[in-house]
Amino acid sequence: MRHVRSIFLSDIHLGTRACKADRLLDFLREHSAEHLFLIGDIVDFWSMSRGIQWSRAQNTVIQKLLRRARHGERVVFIPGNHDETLREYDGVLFGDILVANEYVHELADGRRFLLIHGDEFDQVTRHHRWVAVLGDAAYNLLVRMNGWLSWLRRQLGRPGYWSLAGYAKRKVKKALQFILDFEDSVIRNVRHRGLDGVICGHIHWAAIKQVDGLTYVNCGDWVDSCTAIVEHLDGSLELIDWNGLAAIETAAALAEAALAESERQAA
Ligand SMILES: [Mn+2]
Repeated sequence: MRHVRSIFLSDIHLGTRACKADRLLDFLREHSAEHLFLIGDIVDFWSMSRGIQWSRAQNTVIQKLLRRARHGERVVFIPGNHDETLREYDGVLFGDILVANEYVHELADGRRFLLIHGDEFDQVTRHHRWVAVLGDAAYNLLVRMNGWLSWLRRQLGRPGYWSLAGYAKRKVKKALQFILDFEDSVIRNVRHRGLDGVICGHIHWAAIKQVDGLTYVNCGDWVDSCTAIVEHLDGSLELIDWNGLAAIETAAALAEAALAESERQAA
């Protein structure tokens, strides 16, 4: 087990089929910490209003988180847009877990970071909530379909796999622009606070990067990429990819799509 100073997790989406609770349990088993920050969309109440997908592993996730709080890890829960009902409890202590709509965390090296989920900086979900709900449903369907297709290919004994690459390739430019806009918006809005950076979630795209002199950190998610951010004892931050295989598959799929495209153009 690795001991770190802090663990930052977001976008676990408990209550959905896509939630990778088993992978998360595996990650939690391997990491102990002094601080545990849950940065929004931990429980997906939106999705649960359409039908609950609650597994035993997801129960265990809740139990483990509560247990860690009880055993002295400082757990702070920052609600996101999928668990926004909890935003009414800003500042309330539930047993050993503090609910806070935002939180300033000081790293071991003295740097101070704002912790927020980040949906308020997402122009799409902020102004058109129904679009976000639809987008979310489409995304979940896509993740599920990809699972079925991989399974089908395995049954047929076909080498390789169909993947999201074709879809991703069409969407990739738009998605990258969305990510950059989001990062810019977050940094622009926290600049005046005199902090060293921000740690958020929401867009399911993990990152640690410098943007205009501030550090932008995103925890990623546990429905697809299985990523977390940890703070080491010296205050350094690390992005942990707990699903190396999936990342490789995605990269391979994108490479495959790019290759097919270049072959098509050459022909
Ligand atoms: Mn969110």
